[in-house]
Amino acid sequence: MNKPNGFATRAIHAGQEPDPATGATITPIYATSTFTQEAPGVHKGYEYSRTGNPTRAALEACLAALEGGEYCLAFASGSAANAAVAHLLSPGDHVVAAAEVYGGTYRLFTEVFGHWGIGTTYVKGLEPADFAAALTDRTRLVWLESPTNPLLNLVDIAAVAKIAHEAGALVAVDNTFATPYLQNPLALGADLVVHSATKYLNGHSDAIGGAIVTSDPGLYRELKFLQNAEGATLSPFDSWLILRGVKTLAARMEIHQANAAKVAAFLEGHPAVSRVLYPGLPSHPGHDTARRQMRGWGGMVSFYLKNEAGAEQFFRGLRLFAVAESLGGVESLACQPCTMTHASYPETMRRELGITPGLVRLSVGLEDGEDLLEALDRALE
Ligand code: P1T
Repeated sequence: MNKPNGFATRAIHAGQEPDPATGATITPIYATSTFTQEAPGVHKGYEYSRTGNPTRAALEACLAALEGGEYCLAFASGSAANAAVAHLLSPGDHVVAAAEVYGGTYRLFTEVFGHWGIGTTYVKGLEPADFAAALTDRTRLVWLESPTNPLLNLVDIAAVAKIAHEAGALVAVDNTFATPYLQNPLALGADLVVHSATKYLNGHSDAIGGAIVTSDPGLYRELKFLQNAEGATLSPFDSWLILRGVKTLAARMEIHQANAAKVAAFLEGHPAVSRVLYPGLPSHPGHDTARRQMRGWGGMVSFYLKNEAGAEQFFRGLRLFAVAESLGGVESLACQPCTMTHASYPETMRRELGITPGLVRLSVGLEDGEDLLEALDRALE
């Protein structure tokens, strides 16, 4: 048997054969809503672009190959992908979720699916035993992020997946922060991997998209039905942009990580910083778990300002890092999670978790590392 291609090769070639119609080397943008049939039901595999589109299909095949999954479905946003997973559930079902997730994911489970009779228990400890304690006989889904947004804590995916499966629950892992370059949750036992493709997969902050990857044919059939029935599919143009971005994912992640490691080390030694959260630091509580289940530490760094009251001044004084939500683009971004990405969390929950005004989250980009350190140093003065 042939050895499977490496990650960078798959990113550039998987699902991206020369265009069968023209030989175009790069997957064309099939900007068409519909496909002409020879006779009703006699066609080349495509009928209507909500149901299937060749540009989207190329991206889906590529992402499946990168996650080591059989199937992928691309959605109009990461949130739309998350909603499709939640739509696998029925009223009365119960979800166990990591307490630290993207604020929009918390909002989706609490304020949207909560109203449809699906209760969610948020697990604060993130240890496998904490997840085990939250399971009930109605739990159908365990939802994880690792590293978490915004605190970059680690969850032992294999251990939690084992516990969840013993209780008959599905396991979905949002792999947005790690990317398939650094972590493959399906290989660790997850049933579903979800992505905000808006972030590292696209890498250029110019498209919104999402994806679900699975190797389970039954889940794929259900999700494919939901994708088509609900209609939040990724457009051909955005599919093309994200596929173009994915080609350089391996190369970009190496620079993201190298810069993030420099930033984390710099901040750890800075007198204006009380604590740095970066899985690559030996001081990080999830360092060993990250070493076991990831192939690197990622490009996100969070930290606490010693002077919480000086947060606004810090953000105003920050150069190079745009003060903006989102992450994973070539340009560096900084955000204050408590007022931005996690504003939809209740204040008490934010406090309990440590999502306080002094918490800063950085998406470390591909600029020259020295320039980033200088920008941070000046803002911390
Ligand atoms: O923005 P959208 O493509 O819908 O993806 C939602 C989403 C899902 N999962 C994770 C881990 C995320 O971080 C996000 C979006 N997050 C931000 C916009 C942010 O700044 O954290």
